[in-house]
Amino acid sequence: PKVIHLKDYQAPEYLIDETHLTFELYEDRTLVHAQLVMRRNPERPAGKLPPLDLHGQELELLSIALNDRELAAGDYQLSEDCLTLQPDSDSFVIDSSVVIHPETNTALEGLYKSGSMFCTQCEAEGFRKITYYLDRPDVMSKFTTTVSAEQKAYPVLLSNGNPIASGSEDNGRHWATWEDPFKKPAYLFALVAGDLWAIEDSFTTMSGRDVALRIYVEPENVDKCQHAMDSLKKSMKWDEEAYGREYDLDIFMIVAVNDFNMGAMENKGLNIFNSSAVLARAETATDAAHQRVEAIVGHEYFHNWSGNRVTCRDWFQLSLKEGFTVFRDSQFSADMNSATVKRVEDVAYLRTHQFAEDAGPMAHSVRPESFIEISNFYTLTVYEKGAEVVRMIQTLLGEEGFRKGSDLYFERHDGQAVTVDDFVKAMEDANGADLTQFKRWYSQSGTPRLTVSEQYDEAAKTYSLTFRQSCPPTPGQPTKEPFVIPVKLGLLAADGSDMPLRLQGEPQAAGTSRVLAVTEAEQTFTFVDVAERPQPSLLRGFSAPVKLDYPYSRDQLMFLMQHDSDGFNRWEAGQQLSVQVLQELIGQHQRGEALAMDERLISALRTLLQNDELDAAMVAEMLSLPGEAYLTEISEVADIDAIHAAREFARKRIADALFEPLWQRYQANRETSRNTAYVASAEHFARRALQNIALSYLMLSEKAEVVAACLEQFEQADNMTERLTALAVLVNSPFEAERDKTLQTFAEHFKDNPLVMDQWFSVQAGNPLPGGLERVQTLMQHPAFTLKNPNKVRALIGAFANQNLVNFHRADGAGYRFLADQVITLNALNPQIASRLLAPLTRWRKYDSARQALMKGELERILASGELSSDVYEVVSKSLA
Ligand code: BAL
Ligand code: ZN
Repeated sequence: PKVIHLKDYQAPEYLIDETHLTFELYEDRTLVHAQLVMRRNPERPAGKLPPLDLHGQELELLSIALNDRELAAGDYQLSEDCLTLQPDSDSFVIDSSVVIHPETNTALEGLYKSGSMFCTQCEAEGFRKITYYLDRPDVMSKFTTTVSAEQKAYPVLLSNGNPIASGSEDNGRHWATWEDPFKKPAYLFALVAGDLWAIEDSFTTMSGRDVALRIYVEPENVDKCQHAMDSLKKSMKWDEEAYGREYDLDIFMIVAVNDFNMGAMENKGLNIFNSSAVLARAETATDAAHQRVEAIVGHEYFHNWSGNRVTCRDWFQLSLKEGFTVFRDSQFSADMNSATVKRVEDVAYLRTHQFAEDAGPMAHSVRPESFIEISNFYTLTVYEKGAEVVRMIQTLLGEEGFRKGSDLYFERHDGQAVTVDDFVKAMEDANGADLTQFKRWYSQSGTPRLTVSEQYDEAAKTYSLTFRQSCPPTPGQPTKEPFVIPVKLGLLAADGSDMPLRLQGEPQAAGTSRVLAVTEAEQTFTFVDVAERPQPSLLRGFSAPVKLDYPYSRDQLMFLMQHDSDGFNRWEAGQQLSVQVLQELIGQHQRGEALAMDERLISALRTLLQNDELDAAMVAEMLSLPGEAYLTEISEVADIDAIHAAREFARKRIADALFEPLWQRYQANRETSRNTAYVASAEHFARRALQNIALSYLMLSEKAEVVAACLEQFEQADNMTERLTALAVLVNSPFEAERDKTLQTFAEHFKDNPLVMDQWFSVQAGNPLPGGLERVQTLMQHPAFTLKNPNKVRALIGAFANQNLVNFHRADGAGYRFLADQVITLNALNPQIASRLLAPLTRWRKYDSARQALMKGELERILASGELSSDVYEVVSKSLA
């Protein structure tokens, strides 16, 4: 397979000013006619007309004409992914007709069928499976699209932009024409045809224009759209207020589809969503699912500016739109809910999963240098680390400076396909800043380590912090230059208050929390007028995506947990305390010693539970021990069995020692839940989160009154958040009869709701009790399971391999063999999903030599299994390199 390099980028030889598409949808084929109004790109060198290479894959060509002249076979060349012809003038029109087969398209890329509905997914390179085209994001065109289909089966016919005409034919078919007035690349094209119902609303924009809002779903789901609609209206308002961005078309549509590779897609005016990212109501979706819907609706809506109006020049620039838009959606979620909780969740996710990617064989920079298959680069690095990079720009420039930069970026580049450099340049120009060195965050991969040491001079009242940064080698990058690392910090006095911060050379103190930019490999900052030896609170709010190394004692961490004025760092102190305690237990387990836990962790958690003033959501977060995947990530060699044993031991100790306060908190919150109708808002999320984590600890006591309470919650709760937690804790418990009964009752009740059944699969896939693999294999035979639906694959196989670490990593390698078998099957069905599912096997270097050999053996077996998609080939071959 061919490797594509950023350094080889060239602007297109030809442009497409207008694209006129006609789709005739039938059950056994679809006819696509495309008329492309083209011209030579004036920015390319003049002279002899170069050949025109149109992308196309899996297309059956019926005819092709140049300026109305039908071309004969000898007039053009066809290969597996390209049609080449020779234009004879600077401006010309190409007409092509092709046949495609959405009805057998299981890759879910291009035009395909999800159930009875036709839909599309074109990003990144799916449009070439629809028609011959310049399928690259720097070719932007105005589209008109006519769709025709049988009226009864497909009463709703949608595409991008505004509807301009429609009609019926005598033969039971009908048609509709849509016109999108905004130029766009082909990856933003969308088409939907189906028997759909819509909920409708409207939004009046800041300039007073009315926009019709519609969410289309299959009829049985029409009662699950209100939360998404509310989220959409909040997003539209938020983007006006936070970024000055107004919506531009007269209509905005979302369509929910069941079979979808990603979460959702920002097609212009016609977002297509995985139904899991749209449908939410109390009875069927958890609080987390409600928050995910709000975040994804926001994310896709925000793309209308950061992605659509201003798009990417090439796919190496993917983070230009994705990193920025994830940052925007994180700000939105922070504003709609608890900002600290949102930050805690994002950082925990980043450190567990993106840091692991950075340390693995697929490590790449936020702007990658090369790829074989672009679908493999929709990664945590491009998205989540990309968002951290944008966040750091905001931290360095300040909120106002950042807004000036984003205003300039949107104004300067509206209607263009641009680069990460253009984004940074707008930030620089609007602020008179120099971000040259900062841009290494876009080009260097790997997670930097920041080691900090301190020195207090009691006589001089000075306090110095010395920062040393380094970054481990990553594939293709053996050495790294220093990054610009914004370190937000404060210094705490013995009474817990923040001390004023005055750096040497400054006339006066400037605040009590400030940002230092560490730019050198080693750099010292000295504070003056420091009346007493302070406790440093470093990297407040996780101001940079680095591994911080500072030798905090457990007593210092307990002090910061109680006193730090930065909410994020209070949580972080608790996490680091837990990490230290758990690592001690892991060591004891490995040495075959009896486990004995540092009781200071218990007393810190007791203090938290006793304080009714604290935000319940933060108490819940602080009660959550670092996950097994995070403990794996921070291990030199991950000993899964020891990690699991240590963590379970700690959970049981906490549960025993804090039974009374947990039981009290549980009962009080459950009582409130019983007496309050479900509300999807931060305050209620917080209460239920605390109630549920309390229940998960309490069940470890195996006391009869707790089991009874759990069953009561399962049976009586009016919402999925409480019901699913009750089910999960029963599934993970030794109470077999109760477990089997609740699982059965749940499946009976929700058998017709695929999204709820996904949760039922996941709860069982994550159960760490012995026999996990066999349970998953049995569940694959369940009538609700199918490998053809990505949500099902993620819910069962993905949850098993990523969350059930003790079972997946069983010593005999059966978990690895199972995953490899699924990857081989899925490679032929859906390469994108196959490639994603592989990720746990690529991390083989983390484990002991016996497991390494088993995991590598499975990767080699996949490589030798036959014809591999470029998606799977790239990940497997890089993992074995
Ligand atoms: N553009 C692909 C889906 C998303 O990130 O919104
Ligand atoms: Zn996105």
